[in-house]
Amino acid sequence: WRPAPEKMKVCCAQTVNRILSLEPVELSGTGRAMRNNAVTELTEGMGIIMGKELDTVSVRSLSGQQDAVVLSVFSDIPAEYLPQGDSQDMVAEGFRIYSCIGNNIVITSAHEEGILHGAFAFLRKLQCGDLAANLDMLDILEEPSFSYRMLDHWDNPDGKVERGYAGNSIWRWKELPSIVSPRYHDYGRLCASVGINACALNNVNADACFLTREWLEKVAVVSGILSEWGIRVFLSVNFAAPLRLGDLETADPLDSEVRAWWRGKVDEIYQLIPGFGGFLVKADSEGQAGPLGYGRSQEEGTNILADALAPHGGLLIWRAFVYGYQEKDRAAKAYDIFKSLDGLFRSNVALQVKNGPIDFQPREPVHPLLGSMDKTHTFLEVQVTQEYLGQGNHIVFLAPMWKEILEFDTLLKGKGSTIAELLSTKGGNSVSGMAGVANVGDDYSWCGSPLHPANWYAFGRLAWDCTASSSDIAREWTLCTWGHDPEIVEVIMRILLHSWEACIDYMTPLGLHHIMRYEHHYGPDPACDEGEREDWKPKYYHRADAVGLGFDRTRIGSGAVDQYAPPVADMFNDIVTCPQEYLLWFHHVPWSHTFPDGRTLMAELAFRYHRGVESAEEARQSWETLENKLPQEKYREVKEKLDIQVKDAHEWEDVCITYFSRFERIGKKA
Ligand code: GCW
Repeated sequence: WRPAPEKMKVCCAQTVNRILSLEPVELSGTGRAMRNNAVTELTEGMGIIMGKELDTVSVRSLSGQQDAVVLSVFSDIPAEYLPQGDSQDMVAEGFRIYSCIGNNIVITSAHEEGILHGAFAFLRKLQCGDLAANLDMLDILEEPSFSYRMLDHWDNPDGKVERGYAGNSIWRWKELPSIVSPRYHDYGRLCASVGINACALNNVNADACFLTREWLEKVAVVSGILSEWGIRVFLSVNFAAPLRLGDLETADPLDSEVRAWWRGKVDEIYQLIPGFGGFLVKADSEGQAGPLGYGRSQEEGTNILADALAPHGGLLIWRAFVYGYQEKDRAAKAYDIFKSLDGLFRSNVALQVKNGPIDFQPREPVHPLLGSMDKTHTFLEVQVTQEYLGQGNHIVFLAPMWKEILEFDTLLKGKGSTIAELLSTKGGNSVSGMAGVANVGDDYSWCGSPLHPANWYAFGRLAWDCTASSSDIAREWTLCTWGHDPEIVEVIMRILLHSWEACIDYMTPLGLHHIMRYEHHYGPDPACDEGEREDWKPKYYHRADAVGLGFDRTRIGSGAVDQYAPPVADMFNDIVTCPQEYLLWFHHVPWSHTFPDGRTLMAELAFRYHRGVESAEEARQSWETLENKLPQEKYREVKEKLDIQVKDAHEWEDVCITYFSRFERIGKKA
């Protein structure tokens, strides 16, 4: 992406000579820093792309200026330089890029954040060749789809990253606050270049230490750097912190001392970290403390934290990833707990819901809570790190998965009630958000291989513009990262765009889920009987027996289908209308079931597993055609990953077909 601009023949090369920063009044603080960053990015980026040095000037007025790219907040622009139409109502981070008199191009926004995003967008469009014609008729207006576009790091204080496959944490806690890694700055730059504006620095399985003064001082340093890139820092907090830190005897949210403790703690945080975003909380989930432990409800738990944050404008993000032991159907749990609480949360609370009702599987149907709570700010959570999708070894481009979720029509408010429509700012939400569990580590390529950053990029771009298509995103990333050689672009785009469907095919076709190996979730293990909880075992999910395969969530099964709007529920409930991709998610399908193409269930599974393997092989073959075109090191690194992917795809096919066909055979004998 942005850091490797390539010299190109661009139309503005002859005309643009300088970058002007219009500053009629003194800029200071983070505003100043953001403007400086925007100016530097443009000067360096355009300089490389156009192959010439650009002057950079800070001016008090625009009069007589020409042949420049001008950066200015909207309210400072003199009337004769204004665009057609009105941009006054632009949301804080939205931007407008337009051409005007004097052969100038203006990048403007209501605030500095928007100017920074506009500068990066302009560079991206230039670099992708998307501004090739009509530069003098330029008029681009963009506003973000979600107000919070947030990366959640599952980084621990010891430097390890839960579900991280790209080395250790980039946050070097031992060295902070005195030693400051240059990577914090680079990280901010990468995030800002795709529109990400928030991040939670630490794991949701949260160590309370982050709330001590010593750690807050470390966080303050990181936050200071990231704020210069328009990024707000959040912390994941442990609900039992008042107790864990040894300050109090309880963490009961209705206890007045606990209440006072959180108030005091939040005041201390804001004193140290003025632009602090708020808290992210995983409570009553997988061993994490929460209100239930004190006999209190979820909303009682949220209120205490939300009230402490409210005076400072902080946001409380509460995760809906809650499920108990021995559930009849784990997939139904979160909806059962949270749906009835709609309307009980404070206005500075957002409920963060995973894209699907289980846990970041290769493919899941939409989580039924998404869009179903009218009075609750609801954020969509996706996983950028590939916990269940081959981790750092498989190349799986996730934009198509996230698009499938965003574009799913829930029919909750009639036709057109897509998740994007219901959750984004377009749907009238004053607070909206899309969060991605980061795939970032201290690996030199940031994400584990030279192709994995495509998912970080895709996450940011979709959170900014959820209408962007997967192929546009893949194209942009490829052009900005790998250059314009048509052969290279074609191969990389093909590999990326086929990879998700291929992975579903060779791992969990037809709606199978959670059949990965215990604990680390890498590789197939449908027979596994390990683990202290039934709902962590693959058998709980695939339910293979002599009759058939799949989890019955229909009305005669767990009934989870009825958590969707009635027409959607009806569609899922009927084996005939249920989309094939979710068939074994919602139905216990008999082995004798035949598919439209005439195959029986086992034959269809075999067909799909094998198709997945072939796609993985094709991806590797395509890559091999680039051997003499790419830097050796980069070629080799990706090739090694693709070799593992092919080997693993074969293993998935062998293990799953052998295992499931055993049940089919028993069924035939019976
Ligand atoms: O699926 C699980 C992961 C856990 C993770 C949890 C969650 C951070 O395996 O590692 O914990 O999801 O989302 O909280």
